[in-house]
Amino acid sequence: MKIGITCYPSMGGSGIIATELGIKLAERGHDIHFITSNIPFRIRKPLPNITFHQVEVNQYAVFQYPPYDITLSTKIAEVINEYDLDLLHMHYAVPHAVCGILAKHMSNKDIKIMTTLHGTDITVLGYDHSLKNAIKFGIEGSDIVTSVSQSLAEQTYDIIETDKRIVPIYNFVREKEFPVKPDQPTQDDDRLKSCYGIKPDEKVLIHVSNFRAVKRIDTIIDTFAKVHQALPSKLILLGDGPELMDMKKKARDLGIEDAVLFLGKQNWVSEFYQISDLVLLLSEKESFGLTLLEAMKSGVVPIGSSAGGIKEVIKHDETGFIVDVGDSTQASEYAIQLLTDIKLYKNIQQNMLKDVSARFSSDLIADQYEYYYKKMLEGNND
Ligand code: GMT
Repeated sequence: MKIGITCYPSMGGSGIIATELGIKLAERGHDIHFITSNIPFRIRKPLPNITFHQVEVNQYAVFQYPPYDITLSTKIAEVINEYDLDLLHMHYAVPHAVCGILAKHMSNKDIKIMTTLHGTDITVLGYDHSLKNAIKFGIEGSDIVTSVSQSLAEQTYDIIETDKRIVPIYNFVREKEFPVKPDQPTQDDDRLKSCYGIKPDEKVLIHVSNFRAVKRIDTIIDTFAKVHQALPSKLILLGDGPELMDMKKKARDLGIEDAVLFLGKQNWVSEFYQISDLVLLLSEKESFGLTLLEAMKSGVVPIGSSAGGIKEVIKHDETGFIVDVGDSTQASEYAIQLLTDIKLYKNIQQNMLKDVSARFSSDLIADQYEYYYKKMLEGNND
């Protein structure tokens, strides 16, 4: 199939899933056309079957804001016609689903459109009355709509008030990008640890995000403070965003600034999972939690909050633990249990690795997308 993909090409989860899916489908022989404002950051080398089309966003004196949506739609229409695309896969409801519909009208083709909802496009933007109708239009004008969890599908029905069928298809990771960490640390792991002042006997907790308030990094730091009191440990925080400075201050106020490593944005998160024991994602809104899955695939045991789709990713007491949003006491108790009871840790880790390959493998998820692509092309959107 000839597939056009539009997403935000930066480091957010939606862009990562769109890119990884494009790579996976290209490996399966499909012709993939990324139509984005920049080369998606996970594309690190030339890959067969993948073409990148850059959307230009020009600034003219008459425009107060550069018209990204219009130039994107124009570019998509050009690519549809020039490459005779079969379908568009738009990631994020606004503006991308809406741009897909506009591009279809601009092109000469009755092209099929799949839209994937990722989370904040519904759970944050859906509450903005200046966007809600555009989101609804994008959803209802798409042939097939998918969401990254059952929870997000349900929230979409509630918030957007649409009857459109929404098919949950989970996030996935391409397995070779996130190898399972060995039982004993390698020399590279020791080097990475010592480079950040982590001692061999210290346990490592990790959190990766864009440091927005919804990620509740305050709860993560509170959790870690209790763990750190009980055993030698470090907390690695990867990412950057609006909460960063407040969280640094919080770590200072709690007197644990030497144990909390704020390492900023990193391209190679997989190397940090190799040296981590636990991953924490304690958000108050989270449609899926791709960083959890990446860590779990690497063998890092998760503690998550009960928000959104996290409960679909972690099976409580089987593949990790779930706590209420804001409950740092319960989270720290689970963390200490896992880090001090090797038998429990190994048991959960084994269940988790099996579950990750059974429910979130790249082949399984790519099969699901391909199945719905074929249905769309056959004109069957049910
Ligand atoms: O988590 C973020 O803020 C980034 C965001 C995005 O839009 O790129 O991630 C969303 O999409 C990911 C991929 O489907 C999901 O795994 C994340 O859970 C989701 N984030 C939220 O719902 C907050």
